Formats: sequence, structure tokens, C-alpha cells
Amino acid sequence: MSVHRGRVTVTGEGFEESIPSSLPTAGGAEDRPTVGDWLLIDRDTRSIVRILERASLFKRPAPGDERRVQLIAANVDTLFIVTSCTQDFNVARLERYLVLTREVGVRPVVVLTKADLSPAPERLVDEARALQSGLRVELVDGRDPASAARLVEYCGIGQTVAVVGSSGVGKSTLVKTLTGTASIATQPVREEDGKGRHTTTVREMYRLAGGAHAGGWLVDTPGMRELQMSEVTIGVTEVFDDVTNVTLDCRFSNCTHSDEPGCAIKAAMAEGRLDPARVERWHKLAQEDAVNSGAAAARRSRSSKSAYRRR
Ligand SMILES: Nc1nc2c(ncn2[C@@H]2O[C@H](COP(=O)(O)OP(=O)(O)OP(=O)(O)O)[C@@H](O)[C@H]2O)c(=O)[nH]1
Ligand SMILES: [Mg+2]
Ligand SMILES: [Zn+2]
Repeated sequence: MSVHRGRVTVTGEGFEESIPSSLPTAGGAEDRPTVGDWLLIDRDTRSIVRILERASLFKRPAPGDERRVQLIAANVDTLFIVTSCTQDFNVARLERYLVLTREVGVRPVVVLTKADLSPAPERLVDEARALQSGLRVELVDGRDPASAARLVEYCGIGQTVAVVGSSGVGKSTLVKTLTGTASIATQPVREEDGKGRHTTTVREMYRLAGGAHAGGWLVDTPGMRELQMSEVTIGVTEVFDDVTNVTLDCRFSNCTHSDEPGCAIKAAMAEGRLDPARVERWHKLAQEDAVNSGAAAARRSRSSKSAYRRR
């Protein structure tokens, strides 16, 4: 249900408590329990025996140390990518989250909050919808139950929805409204720059409020300052398929799309078939992914070598 330093809060038939998060076999970051995991727990010792196989796992390079991995949530069916109709809205940031959902293989829904604070929120809805064909984009006032109710259709029985985005966009406000949990803390954004105050500090899962939708789950998460790309090559290729399809027509298979003759990307931009700004964003993400994925592979090979030496 939630992860704290060295401990996890778990719930099961007839109990809900905090237990140590350690497992009998030590392993890498991905072998630790995270929110949304199903665990096998020894009733007598209250210790974790093992983590059941995950249907999906959201992770990212740990902020400040991209050689480490931070788990966001497991067994998620839908990701609410939350941004506000105010200062936070940013196409490049949305693309990063979309890459992550493609890579993990869960359904993305872009949720635009603070519709009430924007004079023309429909323009932002159109901008977000243009990012991916068929992308669901919902506009809400997260404080208003009638407005947030449109999101309930994504959280049916047995469905888990994780809510992610920058600090202050209203993630906890949504979870609070949808679950009716009065105790969830929220806090006004800073007046100077509209940024949030990192109010939520732990990932935590909540039950949806009763009625027809009881049985659905929402995971509230701390606001992310940055979302680095690592090991998301498939996600980048798919989210930017308009660009990556064109690269197939470049004369050289290792074309860097800068000065090579026969570059299809340059031709497409010149003819107005590709937006140079989108190509630029694709290039940046693809390169960042290549650098970070290389570092992750090196880390794994180092740790398997040292495990071998210990034996
Ligand atoms: N006007 C308006 N205010 C909103 C809306 N949604 C959230 N807020 C306000 O925005 C502020 C920040 O909301 P939070 O829910 O704490 O934001 P958060 O995304 O959980 O932030 P962190 O926990 O720091 O990541 C609060 O003052 C909310 O009342 C909305 O749709 N309209
Ligand atoms: Mg919060
Ligand atoms: Zn090219």
C-alpha cells in the first residue's frame, strides 16, 4: 500500500500493518517491493517471503544518480499523466511520460487539472491530443467531485491507476476527491512561480470510494522534478513513430540527420511534413535514452562480475 524507508505498509485478508521491506534473498532495486505489488507474507513472522510476478512495472533512473533505479509502482493498468492548465503544461514533458507508458505497456490518460483557472483550456486539450493518435485527454477541476467523476470510468473493479506528474499539479487533490479520503494532504502552489511544494513524500495506494466503482485502486505519488529516459528505446520509437518511420528512408542506416546526403528527416522538415521542434525533442530523448541505457547495462555487467568473484 505504501513504501517507507526500510518498511512497507501491507494489507491483506484480516490485516493491515507496517512490516520490514526486506526479502530473504537480496537482489537489485527491482527485487524490492513497491506500491501495487502482490506479496506472499509469512503470517507468523510477518516477513515477506516473495514478490509475485508483476504484470507491469514503472521505474525510472533515480533522480540525482541515474545509475540507480527507482521503482514507481507495480501492476498498474492505467497511468494518469497529470498536468495543469496553468504553468506546468509542457508538451516535451508529456512526451516523456508517454514514452514511459508505451515502454511499460499500460494505457495513458492525460489529465489536465485546474480547468477553472484557464481562460482557454480547450486549446491545451487539442495540443495534448495531437501527441498520439487516440490519446485520451480529460479536462477537470480536481477539487470538484462532479468534474472529477469523468475519471472514474478508468478505475473499474480490480483496476489500478497510478497518478503521476510534477509537484503542485493536483495529483493528491484528485485522489482525495475520487476516494473521499479527507486525510490526504494537499498544499497551495508557490505564488512566485506556480510550482508545488512537494507535499506528498511517499507513494501510497487508496481504495476508490464506494458505489458502483468500489474495488478500483488509485496510487498517489510524490511530484517528479525530472523524468530521465533510460531503457525506453521501444517507447521512444513508438511515441515518435511519425519521426522514426521517416528515418527508415534516410540513405544511410546510421544517419545522424545532421549533414548526410539523402537524409529523409531533413527533407521532410523542409517540405513541412515534420515539425522541426518535434524532431528536436525526439532527438534529445533518443540520445538521453542511449546514454542512460549504456550506463545501466554497464552497471549490470559490473554487479554480475562482482557477484561472480564473491562465489
Ligand atoms: N483551482 C484549482 N485548484 C486545484 C485544482 N487541483 C488542485 N488544485 C490546488 O492545487 C494545489 C496543489 O494540489 P496538490 O493536490 O497538493 O498537488 P500535488 O500534485 O499532489 O503536489 P505534490 O504532492 O507536491 O506532488 C492545492 O492548493 C489544490 O487545492 C483544480 O483543478 N483547480
Ligand atoms: Mg501530492
Ligand atoms: Zn537522416
